[in-house]
Amino acid sequence: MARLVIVSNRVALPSEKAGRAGGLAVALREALQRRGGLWFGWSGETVSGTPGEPELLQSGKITYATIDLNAEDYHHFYIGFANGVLWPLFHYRVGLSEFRRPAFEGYLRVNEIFARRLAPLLQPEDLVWVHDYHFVPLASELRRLGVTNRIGFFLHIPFPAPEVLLTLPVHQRLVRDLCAYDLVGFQTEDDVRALQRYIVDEAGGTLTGDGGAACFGASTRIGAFGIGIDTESFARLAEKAVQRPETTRLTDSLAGRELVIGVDRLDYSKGITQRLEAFRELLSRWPEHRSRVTFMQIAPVSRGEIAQYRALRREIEGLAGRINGKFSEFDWTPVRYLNKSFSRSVLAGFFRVSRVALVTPVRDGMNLVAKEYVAAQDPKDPGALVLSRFAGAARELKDALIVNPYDVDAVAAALHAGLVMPREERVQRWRRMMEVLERNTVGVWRERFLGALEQAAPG
Ligand code: ADQ
Repeated sequence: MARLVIVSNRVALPSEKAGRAGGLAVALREALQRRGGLWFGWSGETVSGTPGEPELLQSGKITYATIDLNAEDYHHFYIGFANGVLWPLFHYRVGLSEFRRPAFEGYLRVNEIFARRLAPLLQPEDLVWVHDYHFVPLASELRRLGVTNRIGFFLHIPFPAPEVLLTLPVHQRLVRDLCAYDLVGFQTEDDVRALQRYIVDEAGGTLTGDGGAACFGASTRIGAFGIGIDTESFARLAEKAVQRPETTRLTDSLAGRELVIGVDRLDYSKGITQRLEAFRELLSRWPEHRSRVTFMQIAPVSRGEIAQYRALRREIEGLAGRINGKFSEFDWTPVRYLNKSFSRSVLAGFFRVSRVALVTPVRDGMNLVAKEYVAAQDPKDPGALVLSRFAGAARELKDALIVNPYDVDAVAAALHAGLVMPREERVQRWRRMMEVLERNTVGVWRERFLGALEQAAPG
């Protein structure tokens, strides 16, 4: 079996607390441990001058290699281009995407540095698996340095339709760089079609059937590999978490009321504002839920260095405050809004005791919270999932209450339906969703991607 090399912006070092490492990190680590391998990424440190050699750390059969980055490069790369341009654009928020040449040049420079530092660590047969929108140009840079290994790319976020992608001044360069990979993996078939459409209509490339594509003088394969979770272990975690003191404290604090839960990074792609509006609409239209339902939105601050995220935070704070001001009683606060993150097992317990989960992103590659919520339920008395049609997860979890997150009235109605849904229907819907999650776990996802990469023609 070929050695595996993973490249991602952040590396889950072995020192990371066991309860904090997500299912994805655990699944990648398992593959590295089995095959032997290297996990390469940013150290989390910036320096003022030129950064030095990668820092290496050996743990079992895994080498972790992390590099520092120059502070200015990192700013252009991470804040300026990856999260200031690609993230909003790929989530269809064209108006939030602020393209500037220096940021793009910083993005290319960091990719070039990554390639130069990684190339000497590669062995001829290694399979290289690059993760996410931070590293679209990495394969091109590696090829320039003479690397002929098989290189695969997985995009965790959506890939936009050509009409949206064309607003990016450097769209052609970006797609050319994608085509330098031997395999490009997306979350859904929609994403696959979006790239295929660009290749044919914009780049004059050809599709060779069976997922093959020829574009910009290179040939690549494109496929959908929807990411999963470790369903069984999350279900076990949730079952045990019922006993946790945090879960007991939460249920005690509800005093018999139903709990509706939302869990997201504080990000404009997650539709938190519209979701709060839907909850306000529920209380207005169905007053019987007043004093009987509590909505808990957990949203740790993320990318707080970016102005748009700070503005979003203020907007959500205002909205949550206004709803509480309007509807609170002396013994009931409708919205609990927490800028905190919790360990996986605490979250699992919170999911299990929630009657409804509101997972209503305005656009999301997959959304693992939706899957974790389902896996965490009590099979005999499961909760209902309200899920945005714009999350990749909606392609798989067809038995959720699927909504358009922009339709506040419809989300409120779905929330009402979830709250009053008879147990029998909840059980039926849950079973069908759970079957999907048991089939497509994070382990299955990983092996499907690696299998396809092994089959792909190298170089
Ligand atoms: P994210 O945008 O971060 O991921 P998501 O898939 O929902 O979105 O969450 C990833 C993980 O973070 C989940 O395991 C979740 O439990 C955890 N998490 C989220 N909010 C949390 C909180 N408040 N406290 C503690 N943990 C929290 C990107 C893409 C997604 C895609 C994933 C994986 O944007 O579309 O599903 O990658 O490919």
